Amino acid sequence: MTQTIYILNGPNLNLLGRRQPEIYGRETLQDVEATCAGVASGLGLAVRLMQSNHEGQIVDWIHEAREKAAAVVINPGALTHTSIAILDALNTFEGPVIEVHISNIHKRESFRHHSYVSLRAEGVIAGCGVEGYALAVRRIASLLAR
Ligand code: DHK
Repeated sequence: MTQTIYILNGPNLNLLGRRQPEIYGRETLQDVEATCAGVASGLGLAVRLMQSNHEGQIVDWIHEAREKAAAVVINPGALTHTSIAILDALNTFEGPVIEVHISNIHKRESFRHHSYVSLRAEGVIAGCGVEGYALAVRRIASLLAR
């Protein structure tokens, strides 16, 4: 059976493409989904991309991933910097986790420099624009192949 990667996105990323394009670019989450689906299918994998502005919904999707996904790519948005609940949920997930940030969070305000999710993630991609999602899918494929 084809393995699925859950690509989870947090608050405000529904506005990707329209929100502060000088920071986050002009591509939408739909564009990201199409690109990642193409990359994943070339690697024999499938993706499911989801977005919520609500922390608990993201926790619920991570719990669902325990049963339905082989790996998680996550951009928690601002919850990166605040959410112990998302970290705890990811710690219940056994497969690989890659954290993605569209912008380079280390080049921005100091409150963006710390990530709770990084305590769990196998890898972190930041500052590569939306290309970071496709890079994460490629990395997941090599981790799953091990
Ligand atoms: C997205 C957000 O919404 C911010 O709150 C983070 C992240 C950075 C990104 O670069 O994708 O601080």
